[in-house]
Amino acid sequence: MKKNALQKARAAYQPKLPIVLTGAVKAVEGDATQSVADQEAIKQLFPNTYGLPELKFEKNTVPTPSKPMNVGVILSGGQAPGGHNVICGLFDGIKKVHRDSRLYGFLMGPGGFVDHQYVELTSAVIDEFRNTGGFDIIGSGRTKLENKEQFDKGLEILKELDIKALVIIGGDDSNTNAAVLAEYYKSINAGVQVIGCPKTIDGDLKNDVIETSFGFDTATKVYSEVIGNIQRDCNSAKKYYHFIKLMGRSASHIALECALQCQPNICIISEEVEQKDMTLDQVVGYIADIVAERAKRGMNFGTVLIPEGLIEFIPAMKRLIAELNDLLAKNGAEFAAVAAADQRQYIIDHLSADNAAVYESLPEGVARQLSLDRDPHGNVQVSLIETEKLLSEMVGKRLAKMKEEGKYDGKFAALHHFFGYEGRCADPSNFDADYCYALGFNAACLIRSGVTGYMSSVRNLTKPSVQWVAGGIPITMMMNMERRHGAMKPVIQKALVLLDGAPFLKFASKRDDWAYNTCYIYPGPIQYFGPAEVCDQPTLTLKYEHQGK
Ligand code: FBP
Repeated sequence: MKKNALQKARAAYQPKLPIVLTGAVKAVEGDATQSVADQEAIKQLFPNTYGLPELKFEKNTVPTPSKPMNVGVILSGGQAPGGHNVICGLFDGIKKVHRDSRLYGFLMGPGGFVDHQYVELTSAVIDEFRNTGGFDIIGSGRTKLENKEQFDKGLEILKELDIKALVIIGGDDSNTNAAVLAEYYKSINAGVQVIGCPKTIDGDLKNDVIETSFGFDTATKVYSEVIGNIQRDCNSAKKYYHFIKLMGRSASHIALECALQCQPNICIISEEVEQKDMTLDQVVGYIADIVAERAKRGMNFGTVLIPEGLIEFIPAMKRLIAELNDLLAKNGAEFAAVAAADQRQYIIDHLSADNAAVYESLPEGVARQLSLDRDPHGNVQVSLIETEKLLSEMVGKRLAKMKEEGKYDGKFAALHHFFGYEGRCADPSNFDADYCYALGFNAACLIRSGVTGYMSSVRNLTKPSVQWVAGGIPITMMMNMERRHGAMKPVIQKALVLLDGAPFLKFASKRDDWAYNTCYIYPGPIQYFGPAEVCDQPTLTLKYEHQGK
């Protein structure tokens, strides 16, 4: 692969490992653990892997005998910066244990494991991918690894390649599946350990013991750079409102972090909208009032951040979507036969009065999206809804009405952006490069200590990386029971934005000032080389969460 000067310099970057992982380690057991909720139910479902102790690695003065280990690795779900470094750290970790250790990568996600598609990751391959973004070293996929047939099929290839441990790099669902797989292999004495690694730009795989998922740091820095650039343009031309939708399927962590970084005029937090039981109209009113007040102060420009998952957090929209899903599942054929021009009315006539009123209030384009774009399970593909356009269109209408009533006298011209894929494969920041390498290297230590059903855990992340604490957390500890597809299932709890958490409180204490004045910050691009205060800073979310701890 041909590399430019930055890529060459970046390839040579040596991630900083926690000091504890730089020599021989021993695993020190903490107290036995229990799941965050529904202890009895989870215990019954995981008789072999429930209640295990937390592990912390400490330096070992006595070197332990070592033999080669064959390990398999899977990248699961959406891309996140740093995935390659997890694999590089894992590779270096198992090679450090024994130079004849081998690493196999399953291709295109869990599907490659089930279908026996794999590649051996040699040092020649690994060295091409050090400190790079993307998941292209082996590809990723969204096949769910959840049934016995898949587990048994996968076991065949593990046996064929003499693989004794499997590392699954994924989000909450993939790590839930890793725990189920670990339990199953343990129950049949398959002799295969399963270790998880916390990945997702969405930042919603975190809890008391996993401080952050990897990729969140880099992705939010990339988005913050471009939001900052837009804000500077906005403040120069002073004639547009920029409506910027930010990725994050469900939780609003990305939007919140970008707001803390950039200080936009408005940022909507889905979790707050839900908690306050706000209607779409109220969200529109909130934005329109700020636009009107800024106009009074002579500012007909601004920036509005919108989290991707907003629509599903608006209770009235949630109810509408649920009824639409049912209606179109039941009357799909009849609906398809209705002439396109009459479909809107058909839906209005078949919905309950409340939902019909909400549907009628939506702009045509969005209403059409809600009735047409469905996933293979028959559900609305919410991420395809152009919420940024929906909101700006509705705000425009509201302002026109306010103008008629003499409550607004300004100009409103909106531009739209969606930032998501731009950040998922960026070269990892130093934080993510170090964190991911440590997660992978630490996974090798967990394998060596013989455990299964654990997630690689690296903590103390607001401190310099050499002071990070490494160990393992039983995945069952993060679980509770939730209703999925009509049945109660054990799952890792998704972390939504906490409205009493320090990052949100900080934002809430500043947002009026940011709304009515112009306090933009222009964070600039990620820096890889230079002083630590420029290059090695964690997210503000992590900093605020750690303050006072
Ligand atoms: P993961 O949860 O698998 O990490 O993916 C997160 C995400 O990037 C979301 O932010 C986004 O909504 C979704 O993936 C997009 O999915 P796809 O890659 O299938 O388009």
